[in-house]
Amino acid sequence: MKDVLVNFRIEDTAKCRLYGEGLINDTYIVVTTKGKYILQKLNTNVFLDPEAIASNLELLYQYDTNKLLVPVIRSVNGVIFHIDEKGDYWRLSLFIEEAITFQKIEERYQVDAAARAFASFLNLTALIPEKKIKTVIPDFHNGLSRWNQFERALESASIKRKEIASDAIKRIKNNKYIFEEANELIQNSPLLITHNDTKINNVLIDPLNKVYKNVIDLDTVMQGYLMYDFGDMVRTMANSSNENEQDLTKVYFRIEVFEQLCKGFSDVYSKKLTNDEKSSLIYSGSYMALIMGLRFLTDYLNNDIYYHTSYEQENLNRSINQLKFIDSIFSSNSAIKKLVEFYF
Ligand code: ADP
Ligand code: GN1
Ligand code: MG
Repeated sequence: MKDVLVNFRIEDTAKCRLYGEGLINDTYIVVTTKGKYILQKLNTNVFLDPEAIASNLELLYQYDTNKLLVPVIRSVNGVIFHIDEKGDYWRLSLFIEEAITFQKIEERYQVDAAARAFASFLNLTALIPEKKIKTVIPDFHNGLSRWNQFERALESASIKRKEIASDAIKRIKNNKYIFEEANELIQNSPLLITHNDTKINNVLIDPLNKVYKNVIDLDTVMQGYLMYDFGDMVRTMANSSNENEQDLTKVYFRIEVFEQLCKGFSDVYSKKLTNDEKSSLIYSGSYMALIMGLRFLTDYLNNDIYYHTSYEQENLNRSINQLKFIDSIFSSNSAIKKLVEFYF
């Protein structure tokens, strides 16, 4: 790691340790006599085209006049990623001291702060010409394409894993209609540049002043629809627990958090929504929970090759957690509809 840090002009007495709860990249905190930093090794099994990410990041920083993003520290060659001799991609940014990430919403101000942060992010990307942004992972939130990946995983999965997951497989199949219902609304909505990973732990919040500080985890920024970003906020904020919770009695949809999210987001988001875009928000929470439930289950069937896991059935349990959340949204559908009508 010291060899890597030299390329960012970081002293060789620096101390590093693993940090955070991200599921994709390897994140380390680096402590030196001059300050703290976040060092990340990009997961190149997931991100096959790191140069596309670098190009998107350059654009984002160029347009970030309000300092919504965490300052990046360039390598001695003046670029964002340092490539080591093994071909691994590393980047360094400042460690933000006065703000933290939450794994779930515990207090009202956190929803408000996160909703405002991601709305500000979309206001920023609205200024970027859409053609300049590169596609990092094609069909990332495309339900039908994720469905095909799931069916391929079903064909190659071990009998044992298929048997253990049989109930989840059945329940996922029963929810496929959510994709079918949302599909037309999505197709008729304007294509934006979206964050695509607006989960609660991808925003740094200042707990003292109760406001957001920065939006982080920009690797998946690319073309997308408003419902993707709004939906992942619903999925991770309106859930009374987080996606790793195994006690399902603790996993349910919270309408009061949903309302706070609508309020905070609509206060800041500056674009007027089209009718279809507005309707798509009604389904967005279930849609994104189904996408994640499906992706976690697919990864379980594929023997956990994509997400970080810490025990054998973690991906299956994450999928079951998302299924429980979808069931719990169902009974609030008419309240959700009214709130979307009111705030947007
Ligand atoms: P991943 O793609 O693996 O989710 P993230 O970029 O989200 O990686 O980083 C993982 C975690 O590290 C975040 O959830 C956050 O807690 C912490 N983190 C990331 N960047 C910073 C930063 N600049 N300052 C403080 N904490 C950070
Ligand atoms: C991954 O990187 P992280 O942990 O913020 C994933 C998201 C999922 C999320 C589920 C590139 O996000 O799509 O929503 O896990 N990122 C990628 O927690 O696949
Ligand atoms: Mg993250």
